[in-house]
Amino acid sequence: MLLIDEKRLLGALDELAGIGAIDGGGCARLALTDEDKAGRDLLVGWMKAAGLDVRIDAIGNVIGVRAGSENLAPVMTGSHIDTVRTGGRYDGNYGVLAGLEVVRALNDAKRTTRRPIAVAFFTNEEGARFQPDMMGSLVYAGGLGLNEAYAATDKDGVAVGDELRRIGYLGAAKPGALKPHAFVELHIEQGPILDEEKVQIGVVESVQGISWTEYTVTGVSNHAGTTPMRLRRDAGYLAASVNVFVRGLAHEMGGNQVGTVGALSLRPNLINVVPNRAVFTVDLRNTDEAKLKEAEARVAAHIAEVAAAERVEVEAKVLARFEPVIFEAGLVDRVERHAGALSLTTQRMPSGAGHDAQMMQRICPTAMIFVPSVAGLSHNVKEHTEAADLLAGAQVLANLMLELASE
Ligand code: HGY
Ligand code: MN
Ligand code: MN
Ligand code: MN
Repeated sequence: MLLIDEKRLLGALDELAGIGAIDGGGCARLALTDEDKAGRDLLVGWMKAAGLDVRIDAIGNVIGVRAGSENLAPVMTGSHIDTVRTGGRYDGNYGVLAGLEVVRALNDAKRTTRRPIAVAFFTNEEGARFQPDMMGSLVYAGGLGLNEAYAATDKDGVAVGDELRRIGYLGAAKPGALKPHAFVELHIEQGPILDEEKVQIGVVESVQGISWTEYTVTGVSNHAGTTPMRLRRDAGYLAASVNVFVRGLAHEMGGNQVGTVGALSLRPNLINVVPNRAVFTVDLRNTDEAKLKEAEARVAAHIAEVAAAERVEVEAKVLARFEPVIFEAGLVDRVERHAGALSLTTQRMPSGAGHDAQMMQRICPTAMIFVPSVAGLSHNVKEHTEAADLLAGAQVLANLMLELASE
């Protein structure tokens, strides 16, 4: 069996977490910022030192390829190294570094696989600065054109294309030119299920659908003291009412339905002025597409009703919309088998979070391996996974990849 070097894997995680480090032990490397560039440069250096042929594509995806004895479609693994602003040290980073560890272990063992092995990190998985999320893997899978991706801007109007150029990661390789034989992504669960059930490996069968919308509400600023409630056209009131509505809707619908108003800004944002402008986001998710559509329709109806009563204008902008994705059943079975062969406990489950794997399933058989997140915390600096679980996940990945690379 190919032995994963736990100390080397944990050391790599610590070193990468030191880039963009923030108080509490997490890291903040928003996509295409200088911190992201520094993380990218570190990974590219490690990939080259491990003898990988490193390719950077036109959307900044980085793929390191280890030659096989035959020039066949590669077995690919990977994830992302961009983070949210309150990022932990494992979200995305763990999957990329475990893939690199598989390569390093193969080098130590002086083993050549039949198929090439590829380790990738994709641009802007998080969608925290530029939308849509999973941008790099979506372009790689042919779901988004390059020009549309380049034109996406952050809240300061800075564009993806310009940032890729600025940090030196607007590469020449054509996204998706390297079509994998199979893609396996190792990731922390980011939810509480495995930790609560005391299960070691999550066998991920699907990723739930995601609906991201940004609403811009225009009302009338007015004096907080003199304006009777009946005369108010309060943009902030609509935003607050949507937040409460989304929470109630999720409880009423039950199942996997979740809803979040994550970003909210008011103008003029002063204690004694009725807000004349509110910009907020709604994130709705469900494993069932019909239910997700129902949730979207009910939120839209609520907004229309309150906007009419409050006499405010509302403009909606869809930031991302992905239907639920089912992973390739045979590959999912193999994840379960390899975990079982290591006497690890397993549980089949959907993914609540979006992942690059949900895009890669469009172009090749894809599956995911989860390891537990302590207390289900993620997108939080306290995100943690025990070393034994990190090692177990990486060992399952290695064994599955070796099997795929021999076929
Ligand atoms: O939002 C998500 O689930 C992903 O982390 N971008
Ligand atoms: Mn992630
Ligand atoms: Mn994330
Ligand atoms: Mn994610």
